[in-house]
Amino acid sequence: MLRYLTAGESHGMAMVAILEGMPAGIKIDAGRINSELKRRKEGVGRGERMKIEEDKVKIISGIKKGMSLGSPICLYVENKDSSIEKMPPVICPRPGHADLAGLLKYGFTDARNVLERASARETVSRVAIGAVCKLFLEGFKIVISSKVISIAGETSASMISKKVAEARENKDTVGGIFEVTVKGAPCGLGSYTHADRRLDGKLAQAVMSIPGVKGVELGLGFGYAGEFGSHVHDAIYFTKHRGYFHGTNNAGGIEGGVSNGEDILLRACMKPISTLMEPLESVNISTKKPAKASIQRSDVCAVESAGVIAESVCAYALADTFLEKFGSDSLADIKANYLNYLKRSR
Ligand code: EPS
Repeated sequence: MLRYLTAGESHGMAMVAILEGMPAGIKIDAGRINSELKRRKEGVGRGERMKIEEDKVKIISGIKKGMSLGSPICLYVENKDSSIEKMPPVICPRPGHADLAGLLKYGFTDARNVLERASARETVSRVAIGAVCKLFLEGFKIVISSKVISIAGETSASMISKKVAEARENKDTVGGIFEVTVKGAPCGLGSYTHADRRLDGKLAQAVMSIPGVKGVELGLGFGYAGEFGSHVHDAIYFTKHRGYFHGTNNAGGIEGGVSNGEDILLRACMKPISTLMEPLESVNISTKKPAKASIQRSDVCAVESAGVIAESVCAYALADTFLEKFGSDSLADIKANYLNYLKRSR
C-alpha cells in the first residue's frame, strides 16, 4: 500500500525522502516532523555532528495548507556539513562497519564511497517519513513510544551516563537494548495468510534494517525458549465492556502475524558504534599491509536515537498494514471503514 525511497549521503547536500500512498486529508505540520528529527539527534552518547546539524524539514510536495493531497510526499533535510567532495579517502576499513564489504562489493578503492551512505545519518529520512505515519496513526488513537532498557548492561540513568562517560574517556563505544511500545493498535493488522503480510515479520525487518541493530524480539521473545507452553501463552477473556482481551501479553500484541488488540511490544539490541577512536586492527587496502582502522568523527552511543528511529520504521510498517486493512484514497472513507470494523469485531 505504502512505499518510500530515501536518498542522500551523510556529508552530501541533503537527506531526501519520498513517501507514496498516504491518503488525502491527513493534517501534517512541519513542526511535528521537526520535533521527531530533534528527538533523533538527542540522547546520551551522541557526538559533535549533532551540534552542527539543524535537521529542519522542507516539505517539497504532497502537502498543501497543512493537509496531505494523496500525492507523493517529498521531504528534504539539508546537511549543514556537506563537505563530501573535500573529504580525504578512507583506506583502512573499520571493523563492524560496512566499509570492507562495501569496498569489495562495489569495487571501490575509497571506503568513503561506502560509509557516506552506510552512515546512520540516512535515518533522518526514515524519521521524517515515520513522523508523517505517526500523524496518520494518531488519528486512530494509535500511539508509538520507545525507551532505553539498558546501555552497556546498566539500567539506571546515572549508571548509564557513567558508563558512556567511561567509554568516551577510553576512546571506546557502547551499545544496548531499547523497547518500542505501540498502544491502541486494533486487532487484525497484518495477516497469517502469507509470509510477506505478517506484521511481526514486517516490524522485525524494519527494525533490523536500522544501522547497528543485531537482534529483535517481540514480547517475551527469546524468553519463550525455556518455558512450558502452559506458562507463557496468553489466555483469552471476554467482557461486555472490554470485548475480547488476553490475561497476559507475552506474545507482544501479535499472534499468527496479526495484531491481537494488546499493546505491541518489541525489543532490539544495538551493538556498540563501530567507529573507535582507539581503532582495532585492519588492513590498508592499497598496500594490503596491517594497519589500524580509520578514525572518523562519530558517536559513543546511539541507543536512545535508535529507539526513536525504531518508532519511526514501526510507524511506517503499521501505517502500511492499516491501509491494507482499511485503505482508501480519502481519510474520511478510511475512518468509516475503521468504525464499521470496530462495531462488527467486538
Ligand atoms: C549520524 C551522523 C554521523 C555520525 C553517526 C550518526 O555524522 P558524522 O559521521 O559526520 O560525525 O555521527 O554515524 C554513525 C554512527 C555511523 O555509523 O556512520 C546521524 O546523523 O545519525
